[in-house]
Amino acid sequence: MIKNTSEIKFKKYLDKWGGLVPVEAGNDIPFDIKRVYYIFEVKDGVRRGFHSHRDLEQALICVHGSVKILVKTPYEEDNILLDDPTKALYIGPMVWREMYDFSPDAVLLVLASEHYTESDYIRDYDKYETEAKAYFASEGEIR
Ligand code: T46
Repeated sequence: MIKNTSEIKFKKYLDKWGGLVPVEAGNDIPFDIKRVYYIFEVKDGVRRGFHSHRDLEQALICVHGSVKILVKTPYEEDNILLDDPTKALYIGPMVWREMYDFSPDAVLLVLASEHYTESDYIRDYDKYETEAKAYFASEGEIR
């Protein structure tokens, strides 16, 4: 995994009545959850994201269907397939992300460490690269 990203696996309870996955802030998620949102009904071929966050930490869980996530820093990149509701992709600060190849039935659930703050977004890639190089030179890896 690239810097400031990681995979989180959840325990699944599967019995004759179906499946259940508990997700607890602090225990399963390495931050306090202040916001939850979900992305769904994404049209074929649509690519979303194209930004980084300065401080926000998030965990992305594809609770139904599948989606791919490009995560990228100025130095490395990775493409992660989310197709399993027992798996989350943790994305920390200063990681560029793009979400693509949504299956028609995909529901991408996102747990976030902060309320929605537009000033935390960096949406211009050149600006991101400049800030990220300074960030990784001084802060390095947080997880
Ligand atoms: C991220 C990826 C994975 C709100 O009003 N409140 C919210 O909490 C969010 C997340 C969005 N919005 C509004 C802002 C826009 O008018 O919803 C609209 C769509 O948001 P955006 O274009 O930022 O969506 P994505 O899919 O590009 O990115 C989202 C998150 O914004 C972002 O933090 O990491 O999902």
